[in-house]
Amino acid sequence: MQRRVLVATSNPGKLRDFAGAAEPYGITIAAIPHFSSLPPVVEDGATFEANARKKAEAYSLAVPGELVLADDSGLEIDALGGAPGVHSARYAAEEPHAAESNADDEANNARVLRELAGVPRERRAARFVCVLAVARDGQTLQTVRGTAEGLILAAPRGKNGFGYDPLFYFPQIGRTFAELSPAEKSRYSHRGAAFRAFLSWCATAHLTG
Ligand code: ITT
Repeated sequence: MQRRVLVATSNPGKLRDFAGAAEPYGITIAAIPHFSSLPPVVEDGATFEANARKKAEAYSLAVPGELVLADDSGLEIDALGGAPGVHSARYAAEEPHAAESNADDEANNARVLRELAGVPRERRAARFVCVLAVARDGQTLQTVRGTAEGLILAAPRGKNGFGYDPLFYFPQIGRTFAELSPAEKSRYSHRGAAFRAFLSWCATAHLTG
């Protein structure tokens, strides 16, 4: 297994999560060099898989011969018919279907709370989903998925993490994801589970060539 994994993301919260998940294995997480100067990928896929593949394939072309991981992820809330789903990063944007514009975390959380106002706790089930695509030289080699099941609180709790973490209560440990360190979050999170599935794939894949 190689000791360094390149991740194609503009989201520093994801990088911190991956670092937390990789640390127990002695693996270093690195961003793609000069990531911010690469042309952005428009995330217009209908599924997490489609967007993850699109990002991994496009960004892997910038680092020939290297394995590149891209993450597409989001929150599915049952009472909202699975929203925000693939639109999680831009849920509060004026036009959530315009794939270019990401909204900020606080505004996204405020919209979720507005939409769930008056919905009782027993109908606030939600899950985080993370799909990772592994690509090399513009071709996807594998996709893996991880999920985490929880509840949406009526008010934010905790200062760690990013995105919807302060609203996402994980019953198994009685805390929100924003009340966990990166190492703790990786134990329970969709991203930690997907990263471990990626490591299992690496252990069996023939990565020569
Ligand atoms: P990249 O595409 O550059 O990786 P992004 O933030 O735009 O960064 P996505 O399109 O995959 O990434 O959107 C994911 C959004 O889903 C993210 O911005 C959060 O709003 C939410 N999300 C995903 N994983 C999360 C997590 O672990 N905790 C909280 N929110 C999360």
